[in-house]
Amino acid sequence: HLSLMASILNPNVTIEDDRTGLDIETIRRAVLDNLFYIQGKFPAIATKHDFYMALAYTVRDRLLQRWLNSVQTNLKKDVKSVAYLSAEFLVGPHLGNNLINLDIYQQVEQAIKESGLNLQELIDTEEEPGLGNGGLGRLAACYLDSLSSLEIPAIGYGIRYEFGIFDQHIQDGWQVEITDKWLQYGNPWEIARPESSVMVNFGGRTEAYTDDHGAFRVRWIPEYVVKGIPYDTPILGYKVNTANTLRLWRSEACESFNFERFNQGDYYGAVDSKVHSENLCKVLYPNDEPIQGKELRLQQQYFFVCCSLQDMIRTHLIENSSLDNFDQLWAIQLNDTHPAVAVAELMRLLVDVHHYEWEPAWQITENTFGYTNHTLLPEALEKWPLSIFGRLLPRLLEIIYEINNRFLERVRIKFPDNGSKMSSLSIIDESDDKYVRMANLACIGSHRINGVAQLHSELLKETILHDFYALFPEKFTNVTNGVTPRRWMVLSNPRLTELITQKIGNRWINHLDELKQLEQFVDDASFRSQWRQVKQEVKQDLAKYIEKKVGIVVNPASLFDVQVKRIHEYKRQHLNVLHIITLYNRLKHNPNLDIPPRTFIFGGKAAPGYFMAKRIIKLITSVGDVINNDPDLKDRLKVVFLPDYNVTLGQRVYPAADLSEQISTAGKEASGTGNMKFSLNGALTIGTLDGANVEIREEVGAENFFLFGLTTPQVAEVKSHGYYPRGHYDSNEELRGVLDLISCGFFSRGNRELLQPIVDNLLYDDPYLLLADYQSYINSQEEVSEAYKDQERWSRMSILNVARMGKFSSDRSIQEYCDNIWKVQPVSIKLQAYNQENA
Ligand code: AZC
Repeated sequence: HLSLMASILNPNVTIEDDRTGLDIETIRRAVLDNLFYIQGKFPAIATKHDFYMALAYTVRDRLLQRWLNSVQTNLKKDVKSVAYLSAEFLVGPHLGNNLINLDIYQQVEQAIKESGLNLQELIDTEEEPGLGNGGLGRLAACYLDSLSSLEIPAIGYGIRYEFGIFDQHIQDGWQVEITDKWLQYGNPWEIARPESSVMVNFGGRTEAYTDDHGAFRVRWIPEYVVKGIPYDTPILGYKVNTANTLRLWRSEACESFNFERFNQGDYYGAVDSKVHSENLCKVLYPNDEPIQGKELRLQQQYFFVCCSLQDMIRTHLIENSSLDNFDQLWAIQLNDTHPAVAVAELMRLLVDVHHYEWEPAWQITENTFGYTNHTLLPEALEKWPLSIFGRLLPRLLEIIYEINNRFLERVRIKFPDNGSKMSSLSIIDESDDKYVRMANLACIGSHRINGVAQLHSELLKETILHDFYALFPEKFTNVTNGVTPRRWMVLSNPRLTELITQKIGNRWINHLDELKQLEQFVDDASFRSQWRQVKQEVKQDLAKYIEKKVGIVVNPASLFDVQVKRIHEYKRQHLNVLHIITLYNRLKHNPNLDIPPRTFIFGGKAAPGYFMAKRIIKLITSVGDVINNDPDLKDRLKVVFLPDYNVTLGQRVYPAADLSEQISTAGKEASGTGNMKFSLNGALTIGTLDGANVEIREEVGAENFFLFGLTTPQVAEVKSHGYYPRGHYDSNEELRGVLDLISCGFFSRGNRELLQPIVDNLLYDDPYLLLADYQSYINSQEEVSEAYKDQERWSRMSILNVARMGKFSSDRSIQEYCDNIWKVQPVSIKLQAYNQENA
């Protein structure tokens, strides 16, 4: 079929084309060709990175036909597209994933081998694009994969940060941040499209005028203008021809120099605006949940939103004579409130630029947008000081006032004389200083509002969006998150993929429900033993990595107990530590205690300015230093903090986990997606009834899930009665022993100040109820240990977890978005022959 493929791609050529051919010899030759003509190297002097680049271009060549055909098809008159607007896309390395989705992994592996190289080593050479903080950015990446795999016309719009999320080093047990220079050796996956640049206004003032037809209009006279240049990356679907685009914007000054100033001899002043404009997309803000009103961040948001909407309108008008049907051909999803200014910007473009009347413009806007909320933490809701907003985006603020006035008029009719409703629904927060509330703008401007797990969507309606729910209940819906099985199983866990595929074929890879068929093998002892064998081998790989990275020797037969995610008080990494110290104390007092050996593995970044999160990292590494070196323990406990947790490291860690720690305070974690990746790879979960844990437990069965802790209503109940954490300390001797051991400096070489802020926080405030959940957590961990001792039982539970994970594919999530929010249909992409005429 290879020559058939070649002839589809190029009917004029009967031999395999160097740029499209898929057989081993062609690929081998193509890599050498790219090595010479792109990298400018002979094999003898090429570095591993040169070979990686040569291979990356070889793979990209094989994507281009699909990509260009997809882009062309999406432009057509009757094709509705999804535009996914997100300030973050945490896509992870491209090479391995593209090999999987192109279905050429084996050929390429062989071709590379014949050149005397190792494919895995080349894959590991790729610098990952860290253009996101955590769950929200990674979700966007899984969704792009599923959109393409389901053949949905789509485009992801975001920012091409020059520096992504910082690299984390650990020095003396503390986090140190290093700038991430992901672009320094070039990025073979992107193509710049400077011909599609757009201009973005900032600052200045607005001015009323009457147009030629006597109509009243407003124009914005900006203080300065920034150019947005798109950089496109193909996102190929799994075994389909659809390759959608991820279009990321880079900012540049309109003119490299301000010539007037230059001529006046003010060289520095002239370069100033260039520097200013290019600073705009320099760096990703490294905070995941809370935000701080930083002007540059608002500039970033408006910049990419303005570029993206102009881009959509431009492409729309290629095949359509007006924007009247814009909402029929575009579904725009707001990934949290970061792009919410798009509601006002689309109104501006329709009214000011395309001269629509307000009402029809508003209809188009509301029909076009959907808004996904990702957090319940009230402190994480974005709001911008009115002064900053008005100075930077004067026209947008006027439009927001107009949206707000018209909206509040409707509220007044629905809830007469209800001042408190009015003030909570208003886009403008007037409580103390004045702010623009982005969530309110997003809710008002969208026809659908969704949370990311059932519990979260319910809590949204009960808490932070309660008044919006009362006003328009029909807008509210839920789409539970999902993860792509391509990256999070096929690519990251080839051994388990192979075992599963031997048993049930490979349809599960894009129909994850089919994993159900594994249930018929749970009672098959030899299958269970193969299952354990796979886990064991993967754990050995991770053990080697751990030793190489942090010099800690861990026992691959021990229970790998893993918590990897951003460091946050609500995620309660420190509760995990309280359990570790509890076990430590027990083993010290009773060396004969019969518990399985455990390796505790942590990974995650703390926001650089988050004092408590950084101390929690220091707590983990300090406890590790003592425990790992205590000869009394005879290696029965080990504590590892893996530095620089990112997508690449996640791919190593999830497959090797036995136990997944999902221990946030109930009601705080919107969904979680790591929880799904662990379960999919055969780890059992210890968790609270929070986020998607609730649904995971429902699917896998309560008997295959270690539940503990207060429920969301119980948390509220405890808090309403004046929670007194100290009471738990006073009444629980074992807990007291743990906290006292930290306080006395045992883990900090006698330094009592170092970790005391954490202990004080727990004793006197404990906003996330660690002490209230402590005993329940410890009890549940005892059940884990008991279960692990019975390896046959554990394997059964592990197999059932995997077999019942079908729901958590991002393919299912995307299908729901398509059906209930976007109303879009798949379009299959025909591979058009490439020749000079249609090129
Ligand atoms: C996260 C939520 O905390 C997490 O529960 C959810 O699974 C994920 O979004 C995807 O929906 N939120 C963020 O990561 N937020 C930011 C700003 O990074």
